[in-house]
Amino acid sequence: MFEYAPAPESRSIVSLAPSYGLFIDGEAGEAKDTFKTINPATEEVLTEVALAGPEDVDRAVAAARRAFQSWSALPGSERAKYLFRIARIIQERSRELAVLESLDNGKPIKESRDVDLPLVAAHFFYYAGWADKLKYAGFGPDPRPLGVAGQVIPWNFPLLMLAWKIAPALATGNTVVLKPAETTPLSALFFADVCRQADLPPGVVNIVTGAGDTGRYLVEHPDVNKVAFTGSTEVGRQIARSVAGTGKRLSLELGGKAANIVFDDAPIDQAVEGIVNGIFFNQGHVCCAGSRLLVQESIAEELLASLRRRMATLRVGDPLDKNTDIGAINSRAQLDKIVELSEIGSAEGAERWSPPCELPDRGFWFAPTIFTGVTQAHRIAREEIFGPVLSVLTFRTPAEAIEKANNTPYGLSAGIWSDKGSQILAVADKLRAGVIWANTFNKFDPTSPFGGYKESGYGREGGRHGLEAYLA
Ligand code: TXE
Repeated sequence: MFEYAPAPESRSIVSLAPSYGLFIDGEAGEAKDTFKTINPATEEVLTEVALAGPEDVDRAVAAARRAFQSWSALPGSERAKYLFRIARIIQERSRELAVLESLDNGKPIKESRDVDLPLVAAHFFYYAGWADKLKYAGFGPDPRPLGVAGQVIPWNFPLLMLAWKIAPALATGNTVVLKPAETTPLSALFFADVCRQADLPPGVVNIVTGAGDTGRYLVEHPDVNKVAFTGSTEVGRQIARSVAGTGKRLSLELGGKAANIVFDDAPIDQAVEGIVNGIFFNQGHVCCAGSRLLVQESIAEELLASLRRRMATLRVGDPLDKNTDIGAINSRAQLDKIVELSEIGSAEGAERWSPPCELPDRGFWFAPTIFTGVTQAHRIAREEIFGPVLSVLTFRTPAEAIEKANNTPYGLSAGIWSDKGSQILAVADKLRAGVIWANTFNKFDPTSPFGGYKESGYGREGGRHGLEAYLA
């Protein structure tokens, strides 16, 4: 499906065909329409991809339904073998996959290579280990798969979100139709090739590429038993409405506006690294990004001076350059949203600062930015920007920090920086967030459940909890 040029430089490691089809019942197939996927760092067209219509989604769901019969009947140890095989193939092909991910998404190669790909493989290894242990893990005497899972994923971690969805679904005996985001379809199609290489039985995994309509056909399909969605809160709400009363199981992982709380006894250098990682990792296209810095007033000046110095060292540019820290914004639409909210931040009176940095002429770029003097009334303190933009607020007491941290419609993640374990535990106890990091940020592990409260969605992915979402 994907061909590779022999040249050793990362830039030429992936050579794309002019077009790619859907992956249904183990075969590549055409659709009536196509769409283009572009490289956000250059705005060049990478390739054309099939746009799945309702009849294509029908075929994919039917293939998944047929495959469910035999896949769900396999002993767990047999399903585990396929998952282990997939994990190993991903490791073997991780160089190509990392390049493809950075080309299609715009993320720095050092992140796709050192974070995304290792986590993708780890997810398949982890859930492979569960496949033959379901009976003895407290899910009841006879845990059963739900059937066909319709999974819709976003563009910020295309392959990792695929792994989060597909690995637990297959381990538990479900079959899958997955729709990747329209701006990042390529690594999911590459994954189709991984499935073939692993000899996964046809129909166990099906990939339908397309935009929101394709996702809607899939989640509304009457023969889908489980819907798993990661994306915007707005679309999550629409899906919840359409699934209500159908008997389908639903898990939603939506937006966030995480507080990264720094107390006056925190190790400042370490906290600055955590703040930078929290908001500039993956261009800030992270649902659990630490997009609100809450810093104790007495150290605010010192910490911000140190943060500005650190930000001045960040390199923005070519995602395929190993030294790049901040790559391209994934799409024109996302860039427009970041620009608009930043302009609103300035208009509402917050003070904007970015280090001097030259941005490439073509492509979608946004310099790392902080806003100081932000109050809770500001839109940049309340709305998810999903870009490299940090809103800085201050607090005096732990109670004020907790009140501000929880003052958001979201509840996905939070960070606490302090030298005192007792303070960390006391504050963590009162935060309404699904994931709380202490003296670190954006650490992911397949063994840990991930998910949120309030408008960040419901259901958990990862760990033993991630299996529950796929078992009756
Ligand atoms: O999301 P959408 P967008 C947030 C972030 C971002 C905003 C908009 O704030 O700026 O959402 O991003 C598919 N039925 N997050 O517009 O539209 C779509 O094709 C079924 C946070 O990209 O929600 C894609 O595959 N599916 C988030 C996926 O949903 C539909 C990650 C996500 O796209 C659909 C991404 C429909 N009616 C954005 N409409 C996170 N939680 O990490 C669209 N889709």
